[in-house]
Amino acid sequence: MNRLDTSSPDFRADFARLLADRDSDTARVDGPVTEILAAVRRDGDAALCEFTRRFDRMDVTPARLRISDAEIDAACAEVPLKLHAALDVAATRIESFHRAQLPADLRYVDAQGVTLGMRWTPLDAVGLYVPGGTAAYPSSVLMNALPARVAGVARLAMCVPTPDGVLNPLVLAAARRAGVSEIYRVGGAQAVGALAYGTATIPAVDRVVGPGNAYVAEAKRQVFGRVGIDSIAGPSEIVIVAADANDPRALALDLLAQAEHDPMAQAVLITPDAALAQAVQDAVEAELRTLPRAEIARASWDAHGAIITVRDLDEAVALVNEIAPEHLELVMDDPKPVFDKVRHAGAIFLGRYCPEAIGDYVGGPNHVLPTSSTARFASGLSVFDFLKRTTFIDAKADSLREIGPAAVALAQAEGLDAHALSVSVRLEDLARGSGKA
Ligand code: HSO
Ligand code: ZN
Repeated sequence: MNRLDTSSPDFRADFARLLADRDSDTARVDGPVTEILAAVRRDGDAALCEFTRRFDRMDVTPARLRISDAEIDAACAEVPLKLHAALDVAATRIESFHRAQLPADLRYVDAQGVTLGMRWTPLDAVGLYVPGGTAAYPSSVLMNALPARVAGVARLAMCVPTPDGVLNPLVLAAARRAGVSEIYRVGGAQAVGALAYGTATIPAVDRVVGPGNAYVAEAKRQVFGRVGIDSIAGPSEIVIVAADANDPRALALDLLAQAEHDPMAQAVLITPDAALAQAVQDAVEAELRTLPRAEIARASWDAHGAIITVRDLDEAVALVNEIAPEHLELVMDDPKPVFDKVRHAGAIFLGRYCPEAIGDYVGGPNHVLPTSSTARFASGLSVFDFLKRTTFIDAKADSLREIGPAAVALAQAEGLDAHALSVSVRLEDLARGSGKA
């Protein structure tokens, strides 16, 4: 873990090193991914079955690529009632937050009498990638699928690898609760290829979302343009700004909740209170002795974790805005003044009773958030990722008379005569009184 202090002469250099730390060096897998995508495009279902045999050690025929309703029923029956209830609490809250996000269409008449507007339309079909094994988070199924459903997307196809044929019941239960319409037992770059290009069994979608390993991320990059994709997530991070009386153990666990995700995850505490800094550092060490995922959390904390002591909260805000963290906790008596000054963060958690894990599961806002400082220009997943805008213009004769001549002038200046004439013939018709408007 890195201890930094803004009053140390080395601080700027240490802080720069900490930020650079977040550029994860992802493995280069573009070559193999290009080959997999080309095979899926060429051979369709046959390629999917072949890759599934090779990577997931599973014989599957095209007819069995889709997980049947009976299999989903059986998986759901295995999930304890308590977990169904928890999924429902989470799903209900996520749905209601995303419903509140739905934007209104725009329509107004301007000073020249032109009616102008913008209409929102959901995508027709979305593909959701869900990783297999331990990386499969049912909460992420809800976070990716529900905004699409709330946006009005009619078809929501999910792909999930099932290594050795093993299904994850809670993932299937989450998919059903979220209204996923089809589920396929295909993973990796081949799943992204199928969703992007379509096969006989898996019709193509318009946008592919969801987390995945380096192959999945690279495949999404390569199909981008043919379909839309969500942002490609880096390792998860949190910054906690803490002041006033706090339970060091609670703060330590918030840091470790991030660290336990991934050895590359980054957890940072910023505080003006040197005694609290030390107490949290000790509490992290104590928790690492008992946490089941201590190995991962320890790797993250030792290499990328940091505790930064600052002179005051204004200094803390300035650092937060430089980091642009994915998650930001403001753990203090009155977080509002700090909250008001934060400009760059994916999601903010205010006060002592809102650990980031609440946002991971049941808060309501999305937990798919911009990582690696991309909160400078990007936002978390939302209904807007599943909607698109169409603008419209409705001009009548009087309006064309007013605004048309400027268009003619600009078209002539650009040397585009058909453009100019398409406007001017109408203006002439109107001048002759033969306009139909
Ligand atoms: N903190 C992760 C999401 C997650 N946590 C899923 C637990 N399950 C990225 O925001
Ligand atoms: Zn988490």
